[in-house]
Amino acid sequence: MSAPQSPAARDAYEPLTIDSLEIRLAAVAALRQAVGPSPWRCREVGDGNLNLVFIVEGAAGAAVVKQALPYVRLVGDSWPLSLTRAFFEFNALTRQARRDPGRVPQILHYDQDQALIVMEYLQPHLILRKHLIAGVVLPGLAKDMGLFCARTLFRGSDLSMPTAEKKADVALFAGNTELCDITENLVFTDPYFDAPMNRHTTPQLDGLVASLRADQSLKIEAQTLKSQFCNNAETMLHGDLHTGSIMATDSDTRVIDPEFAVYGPMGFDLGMLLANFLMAYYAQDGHAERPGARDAYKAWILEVVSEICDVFEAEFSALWRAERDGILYPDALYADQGHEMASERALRQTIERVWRDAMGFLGVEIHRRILGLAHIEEYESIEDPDRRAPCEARGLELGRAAVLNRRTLSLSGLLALTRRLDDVPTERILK
Ligand code: SR1
Ligand code: MG
Repeated sequence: MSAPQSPAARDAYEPLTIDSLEIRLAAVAALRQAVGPSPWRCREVGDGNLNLVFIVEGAAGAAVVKQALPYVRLVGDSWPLSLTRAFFEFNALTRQARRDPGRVPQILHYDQDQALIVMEYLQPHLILRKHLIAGVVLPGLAKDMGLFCARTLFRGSDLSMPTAEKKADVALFAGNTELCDITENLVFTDPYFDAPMNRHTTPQLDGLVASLRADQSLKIEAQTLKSQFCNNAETMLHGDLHTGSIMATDSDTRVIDPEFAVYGPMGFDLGMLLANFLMAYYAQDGHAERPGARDAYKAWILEVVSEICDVFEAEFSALWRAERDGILYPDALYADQGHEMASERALRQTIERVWRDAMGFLGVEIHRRILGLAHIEEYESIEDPDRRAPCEARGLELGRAAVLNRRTLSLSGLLALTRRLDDVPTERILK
């Protein structure tokens, strides 16, 4: 099964504007109920790479209308992109809502032909990137994200799902080919050669970029990871779990934008998420009001990384013991034989393998955000390139070490390495 997009549906599609939205969506009962009667106020607030995002406000409240564009917004109409990504986002959101209730925005309405989703307006939530740039501590963030990763990754896998449902779902999301193609190229290949849409902070990073692209072991490992991503349909991934895909307040965390969803290796979401926190860590020196002003905040970011991993492991283990009803590691082989210890050993091995994969995905995610097409605001908002480049260089070296040493790198090793690279003098890191 693939995402339906008939020629007739393609003809019916038309992008919304702030002027046409009210007339075109006035008949959508769920939207009227959320926002109230006319008049509505509409703003277009999309700052992502792909879609239109409107906030619609009225007397009764507000809602978000997200609509796919038939091209990559970041690049323009020279890069056409299928509208079916709204279908995959809708399907991913419904599954995530079941697997980790309350962690994704509520869907109010979905229109396949118009490739649009009307959803809950999250307020006073802000995109996590903005909080990380401003230096805001969010007490519940790590726990929420550790639980989200454990629950969605476990419950979307053969550890939990009935085999027919899992296989049908793998087939469904396999249709998300264009967004997979973006990930396959932008994350795993383009950073490692002089691809046409790449950019990096130049000339400051030129030497380091040349050394990464000359690193043949790194290129082999990056393609090994790409093969993992393409061939291991282990669980339903969010597929783009960075700090722009999280909205947070100091007491609530929501995960948005799963349009890159596909079945892939568990370590992918976890690695991408941790990578983005570690880049935010290195970016702090570029945002510090004076030297050292962000040191306590940097320590908090590393605590977040550590707590996400601890919560992930604890929740994944709890689900393994209580909800392992899928086809893998059945009780018939373990508890029913009095072999509980073997099941615990299998759990340890599974978590260790997920961690090793995550370290590799962490490394390539860092590289692509500094060398590729799609950069991150945490770094990009450091305007002075002489200040930004050392922050990026530390990320690049951490990424290289994570990819190359992923089979042996522990969590404490990762955190120690992150701090060690932070202490390397600027002139040496920019060699
Ligand atoms: C062409 S799309 C570039 C990036 O934006 C999305 O958020 C994904 O991260 C994708 O790789
Ligand atoms: Mg997105």
